Amino acid sequence: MLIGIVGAPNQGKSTLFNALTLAGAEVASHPFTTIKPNEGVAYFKAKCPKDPCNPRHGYCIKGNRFIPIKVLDVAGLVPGASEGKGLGNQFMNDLSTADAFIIVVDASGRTGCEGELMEVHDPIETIKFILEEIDKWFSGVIKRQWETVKKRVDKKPSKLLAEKLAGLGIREEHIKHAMNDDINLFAKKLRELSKPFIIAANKMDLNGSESNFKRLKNEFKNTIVIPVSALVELTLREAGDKGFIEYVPGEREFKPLKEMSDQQSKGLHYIKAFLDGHEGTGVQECINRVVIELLKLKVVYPVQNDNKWADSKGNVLPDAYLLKDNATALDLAYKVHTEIGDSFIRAVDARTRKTLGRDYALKDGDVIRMVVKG
Ligand SMILES: Nc1nc2c(ncn2[C@@H]2O[C@H](COP(=O)(O)OP(=O)(O)OP(=O)(O)O)[C@@H](O)[C@H]2O)c(=O)[nH]1
Ligand SMILES: [Mg+2]
Repeated sequence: MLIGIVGAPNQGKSTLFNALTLAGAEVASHPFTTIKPNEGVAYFKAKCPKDPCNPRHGYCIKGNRFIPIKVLDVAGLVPGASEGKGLGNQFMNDLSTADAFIIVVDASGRTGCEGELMEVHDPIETIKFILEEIDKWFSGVIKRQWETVKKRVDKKPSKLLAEKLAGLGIREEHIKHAMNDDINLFAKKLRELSKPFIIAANKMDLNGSESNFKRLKNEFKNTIVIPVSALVELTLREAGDKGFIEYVPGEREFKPLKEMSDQQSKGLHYIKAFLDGHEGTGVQECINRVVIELLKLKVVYPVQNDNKWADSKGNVLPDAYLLKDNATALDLAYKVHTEIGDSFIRAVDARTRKTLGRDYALKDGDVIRMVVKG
């Protein structure tokens, strides 16, 4: 699974990426800072079924299990990118394998569609052009493939359909005409299905962002719009990483641990004021809502010992897998290892000790032991 971070230049994509991964991607207050994509690991936050535990990947703090998921930060997209403007849409191919997008926009209205600094700009306009450019990229790819598919069938598909629909007075030119319009609609539908997105209304720590956030929510009613301050989250995560504060990503509070300089204290004061007025920085919420609401994944913990919920070495809940909504016990077995899948006999629910068949539909938070041949 891969989450793509998309948007116009200078909106805070790399800052969000750094806040999620602490990977140190380059950030600057001018457009096109990012050219090559940055790939890193973010974490989905789940309630851990057993505290303490010993994760092999990710980590667990205070009963919060952080499960890895890949994220990709790419170059900024400008209007006309599909015709080659800015860095063109070459880099969009980097996003081909993404399963969902986080579209980042400067909700304070201080950044224009090309990443230029402005006094007043409407972020709704930015989101609209981003979606248009993504759709143009998609229909470009689909049209090219459609041409090759057409060449492969013995008879032109439009001719074939015209013959079948002749009874309705439909001629081949009607079909060609409709197809031309429809391929754009078809591409749009495919984009909606294969690249669902949320909007990260970023820079919420700046004046003016609150009203734009409300407008964004109102304009994109069927889309999840999250108020975010990537900069506040990055500062908290870095301060936490250096041991200055105790901070659990996604929480509204942090605890100072060390003496700090005046400047550091001032910075934390600014952050506290922001957190007091918000539900958190919104950064963790972006990942969690993409995972749950767009990708519809659930967390399952395979174990070898259903008494201790541990592996053979006594590590408690060593693995956590993010699996598709319809995943079965057998799917989990194959995910753990092909051999386990091939030799799967049955599974056991470690909570209830009930035997589960291969087709058992896994539930979020399940702790499962698999029984295999041999
Ligand atoms: N106040 C505030 N500034 C932010 C926030 N997020 C990012 N910035 C600033 O916005 C500027 C652009 O940030 P980047 O993360 O480089 O933006 P980008 O979208 O990756 O830009 P490109 O790579 O050029 O497309 C930097 O000066 C950041 O410090 C935020 O939440 N609040
Ligand atoms: Mg960047």
